[in-house]
Amino acid sequence: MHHNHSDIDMPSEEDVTRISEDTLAGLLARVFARHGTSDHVAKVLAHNMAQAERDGSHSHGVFRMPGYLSTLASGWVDGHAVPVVEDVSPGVVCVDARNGFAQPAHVAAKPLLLRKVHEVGLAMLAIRDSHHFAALWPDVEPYADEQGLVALTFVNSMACVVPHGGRRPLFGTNPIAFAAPREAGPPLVFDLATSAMAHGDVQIAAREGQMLPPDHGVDRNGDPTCDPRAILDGGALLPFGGHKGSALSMMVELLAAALTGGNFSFDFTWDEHPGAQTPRTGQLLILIDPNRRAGANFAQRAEQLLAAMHSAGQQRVPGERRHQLREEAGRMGIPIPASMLNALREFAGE
Ligand code: NDP
Ligand code: PYC
Repeated sequence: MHHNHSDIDMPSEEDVTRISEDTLAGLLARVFARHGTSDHVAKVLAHNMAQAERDGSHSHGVFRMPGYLSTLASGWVDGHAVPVVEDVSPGVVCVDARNGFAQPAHVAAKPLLLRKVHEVGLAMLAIRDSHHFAALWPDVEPYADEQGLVALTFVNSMACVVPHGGRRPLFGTNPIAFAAPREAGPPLVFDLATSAMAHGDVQIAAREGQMLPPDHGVDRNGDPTCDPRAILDGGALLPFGGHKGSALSMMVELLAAALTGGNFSFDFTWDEHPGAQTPRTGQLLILIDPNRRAGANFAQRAEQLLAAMHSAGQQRVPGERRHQLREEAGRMGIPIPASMLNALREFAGE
C-alpha cells in the first residue's frame, strides 16, 4: 500500500534530521520515478525540489511532493513527456513541453539557448503546454551565477487571483524571477508571486491554523477574509499592491501564455482529473548578455547599486536569506522534519 498522498504533515515542533542535498535529491528522484515519471524527469524534478528545500523555499520544497504525486496519479500531467525543442530564429527558442513538466523542457532547450545568447547578446525561451509547480529562482540564478547573464522569467498558474477591482478569480499567482550577476558576490536574485501571497503559503497557513494579514484574499462571497481556509474553500487571493500587482499579473499572463502558446491560468480545469494540482500553462525566459552593453561594466554597477542600498539602510537583500541557508545546509545538511523524511521514504517504497 502506498502512503496516502495527503499524509505529509509539517508539525512545528518535532525532531529534525539533517541530510545532504545529494541524499535528499536521490530519495526524491526515487519517489518521482516510482510514481510515474521517467528517470530523467525524476532527476530534474528531484534536483529542483532539493534545491528549494536547501534554500528554505518551504512553500515549494518537499511540501509539494504530495501535490506532484496526486497529480501524476490523476493522469493530468505526462511524467514521461519528451519535450520538442524548436530553433525559431537567431534569438528565439520555443519548446513544446507536450503536457510534461516545465523544468525538463527548460533543460532540453538550455544548450541551444546559451549558444544564441552568446552569439546574439539576447535570447528568449518560450515554453508551452508545461506544468510548473516549483519555485522560479532555480530557473534564473544559474545563468547569472555560472554564465554572467541577466535572466528574467515569468510563469502563469491557475485562476485563483481576482484582478484589481474585479469579482472573480482569473489570474494565476503568476510569479516573476530575476537574476543579475555581481562582481564580488552571489548574484542579485528575486523571485516573487504577483499575488499578495503564494498559494503554497496559503496552504501552509491553513494547515498551521494561522490567520493572514488583511488585504490578501476574499471568501467565496467575494468578501475580504483573513482566514486561509476561506480563501482555499471557494475564495480567492488578491494581487499584491492593488492595481500595480494586478498589472504585473496581466503581463505575466501575456508573456507566459499568449506569447508562448500556453494556456492562460483560466483556460484549463482539473474537473476531469481529481487530484490534479499542477497548472498546465507556459513559461517565458529572457536572457541578456550584459557584456554587450552600452554603459559601464554591469557587474561593477550592480556592486555600486548594492552598496548604495546598504548605505540607504536596506539590511536584507532579496536572495540573501536563501544563500545563508544554503551555506548552512552545505555545512550541516538540510533540516527535514523526521515525519516528512519517513513519509518520503514510504513514498519511495523504502
Ligand atoms: P516572498 O514574498 O517570500 O519573497 C519574494 C522575494 O522577496 C524573494 O526574492 C525574497 O528573497 C525577497 N524578500 C522577502 N522578504 C524580504 C525582505 N524583508 N527584504 C528583502 N527581500 C525580501 O515570495 P512569494 O511568497 O511571493 O513566492 C514564494 C515562492 O513561490 C517563489 O519561489 C515563487 O517562485 C513560488 N511560486 C511559484 C508559482 C508557480 O506557478 N510555479 C506560483 C507562485 C509562487 P529570499 O528568497 O532571499 O527570501
Ligand atoms: O504557490 O501559488 C503557488 C503555486 C502555484 C503553482 C505552483 N505554486
